[in-house]
Amino acid sequence: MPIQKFPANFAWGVAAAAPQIEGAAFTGGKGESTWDRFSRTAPVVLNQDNLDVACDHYHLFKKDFKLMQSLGIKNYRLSVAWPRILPNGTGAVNAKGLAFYDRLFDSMMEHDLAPWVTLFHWDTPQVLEDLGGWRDRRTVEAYGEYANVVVKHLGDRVKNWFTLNEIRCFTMLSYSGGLDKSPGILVPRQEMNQAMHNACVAHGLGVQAVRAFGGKGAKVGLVDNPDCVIPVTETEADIEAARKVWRERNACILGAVAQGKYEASYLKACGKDKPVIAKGDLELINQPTDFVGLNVYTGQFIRAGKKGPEALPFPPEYPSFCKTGWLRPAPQSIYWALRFTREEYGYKNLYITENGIGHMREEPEANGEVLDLYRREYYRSYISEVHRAISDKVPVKGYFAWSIMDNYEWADGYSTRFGIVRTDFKTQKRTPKLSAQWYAQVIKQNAIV
Ligand code: GBH
Repeated sequence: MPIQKFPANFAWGVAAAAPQIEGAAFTGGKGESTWDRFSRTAPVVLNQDNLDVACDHYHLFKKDFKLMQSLGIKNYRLSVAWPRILPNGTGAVNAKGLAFYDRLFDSMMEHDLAPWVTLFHWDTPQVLEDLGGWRDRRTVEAYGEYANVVVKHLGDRVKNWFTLNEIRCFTMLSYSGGLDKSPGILVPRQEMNQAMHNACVAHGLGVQAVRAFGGKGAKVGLVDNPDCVIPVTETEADIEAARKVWRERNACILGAVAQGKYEASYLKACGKDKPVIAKGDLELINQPTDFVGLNVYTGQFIRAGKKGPEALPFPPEYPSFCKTGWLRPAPQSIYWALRFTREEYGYKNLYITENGIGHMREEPEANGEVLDLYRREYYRSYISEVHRAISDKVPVKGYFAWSIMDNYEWADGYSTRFGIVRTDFKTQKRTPKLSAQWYAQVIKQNAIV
């Protein structure tokens, strides 16, 4: 079997997000985020772990970049913390926050790391949440203001921008009573739908910020976590059944952003709870972008039934990871996410902006090594499916592993580890796991090894 090579210039990278790694939650003038509040108050947060220190990346970034460089990593997807830049969500800019990112980005350059910047990765300023958060249009306007400040300031060093990370998570999951994503409340259905729509509008303002202030060659797109589906058999009947489910389930975010309209079936399903769409919103939402980023972890199996598509439940015997068991390895999910995104919405450049696996009980050997073979298997099987998508002419341009190091896994705190590098949260020592060594070879050879 010939080695599976990737196209020249394929962007291999790793990903992380400010709130999950930076720490320094109340240092350098940073304001409180919804997660700073939620982690202290919500019983659902395991061990009441908070983001105060995390990986202390705020102080250790140089060491971390050196480690990335030693693994041959050239692309790093990170996020900027809104409450560090605008502690009050809007208005006064915190000069110390900008100075921190100056140091950070300059150091990335020195370590030959290309930044892929997510403007927002869930750390809404608490002051805005107190006014209604993403349910309220003022948060949308404030995001636009924040995006302008960041792009103006970092545009000379950053060429690739993502507007928002996973709208579904900070709207639908945050406001629908799932209760494990901040602010973790249950609101009337209409308000939740409005929050999703508002976030799509914010995406549009992020695109505008990059067009206005990003400079020559700046590129921008959304990062979505599509609701992924897998046809049980790759027959036309099951594929078409899966495609139908894909369109329905992704109509509210990816479909809207890509097409500038909500599917009639979505609006019908919303009924009286549909979002209020202001004049000009759909144009904002649907501005041309340069690429789309997909975060893919798992998917649901679909088959064609007698009365239409059937979504199959996972049997208890199906392997799963994490405390809540949501992470069920299903490598074809990444292939079909790429294919359906391409075929249904026509994107010309697709990136996998996150993919990876976390486990609750991951302990080092006596000599300190972490032999995370389950993670190596997970990555290898998923990356093979990315390769298959490219072979089938899907224009996939890059892949980012989640995550560079163990970090704050939201309501699962520090006990679920997603890193290819182990973080010792007591000593802040970093130890590349076996999966990191394997991934370094993939990058080096631009092939599956
Ligand atoms: C990504 O979200 C995030 O972007 C990243 O910050 C995070 O660390 C990473 O993935 C790993 O989780 O089925 O009710 O148990 C993934 C988002 C998390 C959304 C799990 C769905 C399932 C909740 N997904 N969640 S449930």
